[in-house]
Order: sequence, then structure tokens, then C-alpha cells
Amino acid sequence: MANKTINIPDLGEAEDVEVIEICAKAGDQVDSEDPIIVLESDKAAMEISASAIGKVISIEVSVGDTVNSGLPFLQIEVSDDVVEKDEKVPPKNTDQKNHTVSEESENIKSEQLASPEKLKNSLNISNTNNENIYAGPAVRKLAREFGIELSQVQPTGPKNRIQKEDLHLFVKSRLSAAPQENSFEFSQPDIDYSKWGPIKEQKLSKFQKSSLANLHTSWINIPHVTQHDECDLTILLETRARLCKKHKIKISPLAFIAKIVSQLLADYPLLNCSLDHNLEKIILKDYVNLGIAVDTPEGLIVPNVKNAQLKSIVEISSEISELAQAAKKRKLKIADLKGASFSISSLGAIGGRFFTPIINPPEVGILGVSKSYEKVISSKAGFEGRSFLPISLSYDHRAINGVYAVQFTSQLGEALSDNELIEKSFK
Ligand code: CAO
Repeated sequence: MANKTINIPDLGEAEDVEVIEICAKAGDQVDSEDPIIVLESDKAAMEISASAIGKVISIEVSVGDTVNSGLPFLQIEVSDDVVEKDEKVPPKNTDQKNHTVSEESENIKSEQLASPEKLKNSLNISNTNNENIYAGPAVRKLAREFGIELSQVQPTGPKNRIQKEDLHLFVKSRLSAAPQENSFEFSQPDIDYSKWGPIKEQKLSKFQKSSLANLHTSWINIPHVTQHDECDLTILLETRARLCKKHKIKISPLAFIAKIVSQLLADYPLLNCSLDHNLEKIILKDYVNLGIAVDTPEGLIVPNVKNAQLKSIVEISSEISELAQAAKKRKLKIADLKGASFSISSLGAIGGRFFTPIINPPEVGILGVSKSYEKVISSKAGFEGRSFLPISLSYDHRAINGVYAVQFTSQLGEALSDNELIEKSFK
């Protein structure tokens, strides 16, 4: 038996390279190709192997140290015949033994696996105790980026080595096991804002916290696209004024829009569908339960008008009023809040032009309606003033494509000017 000191091999041009992992410990029996430490420069990660067969006496460096070529990093106890053999056979160029991984090959994996922080959150993994595991530096780097504990990964490579495919499989299986609904992880640094001036703290209610989580979950999980358009509302507003006068009732333009949208959805069933939980099918609905976003002192609540496609404008109007009243008094029933298939968020009474409404999953579409405004346009008759309604349709791009969405918004523009349809749908 003899003790041998192993030095860091020639690192080429790299200097002051950081030790990012220690892969063995004192007492371990190692082969010459077994990784002992992993170094990382700005360009590459590099596994430094034992370069001798024997028992590790000590590792002379620690994680975070910076090292250079030639620095002793390992004391190893080797048997005499191995020492003799080593002395007879000229050592191979240590560079060849130590496996360097280019940035390019590492990037491929990162791309395939989306943002590390996000993935880490959804995988709910953080422990990175990856010692005594056989894996190349690229695999180790990727595992570190995603916070994957290599001991949890099933190796399929030679000598139980973990391959990049094993990491992919691990991530895939954890993602499919991760909860789909309301998977919400939020990270925000704990900042003392009073450092910059006086502050007040206001606790969020349970409702506000859950609504915050729902909005964030929807925004993170659904690939939103918002299609904006303007619809000529002149005819609708004139017909509305006439019908309201005739029937001596007051009906908001929102009820008219809600009715036309509910009817039009029959021709655009994808906007009224849901994706199933494992994204293998879509569920098309023969009913339109129309969610209406209601502003309350507590925050936004979205009750829905059941079977809006079967109801008249007057009926929809009175249901919206009842639901909005109940929402403001916090008297909505659970059933009022469940089962919506498409929603409208109206800022029509307030103002602004165009916004990006956030989809209420499992719905796949929401129509944002802004305040109509007058503008002068040129037509065959010359210049004339007309009322235009800015609309913003947010849709889940996994279920709906842009052509479909713009066909819907264009058709909606036509339907909102269809006097016969409006009159017929009124009562
Ligand atoms: N363009 C012009 N005027 C409009 C309009 C439109 N698109 N929609 C409504 N109005 C006018 C009506 O004509 C009526 O005015 P008059 O009394 O002068 O006729 C008034 O606005 C009615 O407003 P309302 O708020 O009482 O009724 P509504 O039917 O428009 O809306 C409700 C009901 C419940 C949707 C609304 O009260 C509300 O809560 N809106 C906020 C929704 C919200 O916060 N969405 C979220 C946006 S993003 O987070």
C-alpha cells in the first residue's frame, strides 16, 4: 500500500476554476475513471476523475474553492502493484480522461425543459445532495439547475451512470404527477419598504388571497393571446334606446352583448370548450353558462348566467343585476360560481379602450368589453359619426388558433349590428 497525491490536470487556458461538486468522500473505494470533483469555468463544466485505483484518504478541496492546473486535490491509498504498474505505464493525458462538456451541448437540455425556476417550483424539488452518484458533468449541471436530487433518478447508463435521458424521464414523470389545478408557487423577496419612507400594511382577506392565486395560476398555466377589435355599436345602441323606451325598462348594453355572444358561441364551439386535465381531449358544451365579472369591494367575482343562449336580453339583464347585487353583498350561492363555459368582463360603464382579460380556467376564452365611444368615419354617404365598441378576446392558444379567434370577433361585429337579431332576442 502507498499513498499517492493526485493533482488537478492541465485545464488548458482555464484559470481560477470553481469547484462545484465533490463526488466522493474519505474511505470510498474508487476506480481511476471515477469522478472525484466537478469544476466549472465560465465556458464548461469538467469532471476530474481519481486517475488511480484505490481508497480515498482525503479530498483537499471544498465546494466553492477556486483551483488551477497542478494543484493537489486528492490523497489516495493505492496498492503497491498498482503503483508499480502506474510507474511503468506512462500516464494518459489527463485531459482526455477528464470529460469536458461544451456549453452548446448543455444548452440543448435547458431549452427542452423550460425555465428552471418555474420547473423547480412545479416539480417541488430543491435538495441537491448529489454525491456518490455516477453522472457526467453536463448531467450534473442540468440536475443542479433544476434542483433535482440525482439519487432519486433511475440510472440507465453503463455502470449505473445517470444519463440526460434519465433526467428528462424524471422531470416528465414528476410533471405529470404534479397537481394541475391551482398549482401556484409564488416567490417574492421579503423587502423592508419602510427603509424608503412611511408605510401601512393591509392584510389580504382569504377571498383576496385565493383570487390572487387563481389569477396568477391562470396567467402562468395558460398561453394567453388577446385579439382586439372594434365593433360598430350604433345600430345596437339605437335599437336599445327604442326598445327600452317602448317597454319602459332600463337595460345596459352589456345584456345585449351577452345575449349576442351566447348565441354566437354555438357557431364557435371551441371558444366554449374546456381542455381535459391531461390534455388528451377537449370537452365541447351544448350550453353557454356565461360568466360575468363583477367588481366588488372585496375584489373580482365571476358568477355565471346559466344557459344564457336560451334566455332573452331582458332575462339576461335581470339575472346579471341579481348576480351582481348578490356578489356585492357576498350572498352568491356556490352554484352561481360553478360551471361557467365562457366569460365576459365589462368595463363599459367605466372607460378605457382595450385590455387583456385573464381567462378563468377551465374556460378557454373571455371577452373584454370596453366603453363605446363616438368617432367620425368616412363612408359612401360621406363622413358620419358612429359609436364603436372596443373588444378584447383573450383565448387559450392551446385550444384556439388566431384565425378562429378573429373570425369570431369579426362575426360578433356583424351580429351586434344585426337589428333583426337584436329585436328578436329582446324579450
Ligand atoms: N359602452 C358604453 N356604455 C356602457 C357600456 C359600454 N360597453 N356598458 C355599460 N354602459 C353604461 C350603460 O349604458 C349604463 O349607463 P346609463 O345608466 O347612462 O345608461 C351604465 O354603463 C351601466 O353600468 P352598470 O355597471 O350599472 O351595468 P353594466 O351592465 O354595464 O355592468 C357589471 C354590470 C356587474 C358588469 C358591472 O357593474 C361591473 O362590476 N363591472 C366591472 C367588471 C370588472 O371589474 N371587470 C374586470 C376587468 S379586468 O380585471
